[in-house]
This record gives sequence, structure tokens and C-alpha cells, in this order.
Amino acid sequence: MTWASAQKNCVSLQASLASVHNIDEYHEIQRLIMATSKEHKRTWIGGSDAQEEGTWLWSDGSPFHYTNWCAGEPNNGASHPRGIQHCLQMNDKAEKCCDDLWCNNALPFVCAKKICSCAP
Ligand SMILES: [Ca+2]
Repeated sequence: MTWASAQKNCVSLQASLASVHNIDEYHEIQRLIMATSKEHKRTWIGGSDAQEEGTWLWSDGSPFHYTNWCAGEPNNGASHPRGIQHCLQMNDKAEKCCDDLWCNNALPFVCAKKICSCAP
């Protein structure tokens, strides 16, 4: 789906596109993708700078600190005629790192939701 349709789909499941806060979480999502698709597919997660160029946010509202950008990314598409890039795909390039991509590209995606273990 497009990034926005993917996020909408996650929200309909009381979830959000996945956010990533450390390398362990990144690897865990990679394991999930591998288990589902049998390959390191390029996949949407919840990062975007569509609201303000250069200010990356997670769609679940968590702080955007950890990054695993590929070398030279985010590059906004390097002056491609399609315009600038605002959405974060993971598993890009040989390094399986992060890249900014055009949000209306159709990619598989990973949702995540908090499982609350607190008392009722
Ligand atoms: Ca890019």
C-alpha cells in the first residue's frame, strides 16, 4: 500500500506503522519480515517528514531518535522529477538500511501496537 493507506490500515487495527528505537527492534522487525515473506523485502515503517521537511516523526507519536539511514540518505530523491521523498522504508540496498522514499509507492508494511500489561 501507499504509506498513508498502510498507516490507516494499521490504525483500523488499533495499531500504527511500526516505530524503531534501537538496533534490536530493527532486527526484530527484519526477522518478522523474513518469517513472513522469506526475504528482506523493502517495507514501510512509521517514519515520515511530510509534516515538516527534515523533521522526522514516528506515526505512533514516539520520539524519533534512533536512525539507520543508508549512506547518502535521506536524499529526498536527489532532485528526481517525482519530487521530494517523505516516507521511511527499511531493508533498502545491500545493507538493508533505511531510505526516504515517495510516500505513494506501494510497499508491504509492518504495524505495531502496545500490549498493555497494566491492571484494569
Ligand atoms: Ca531516498
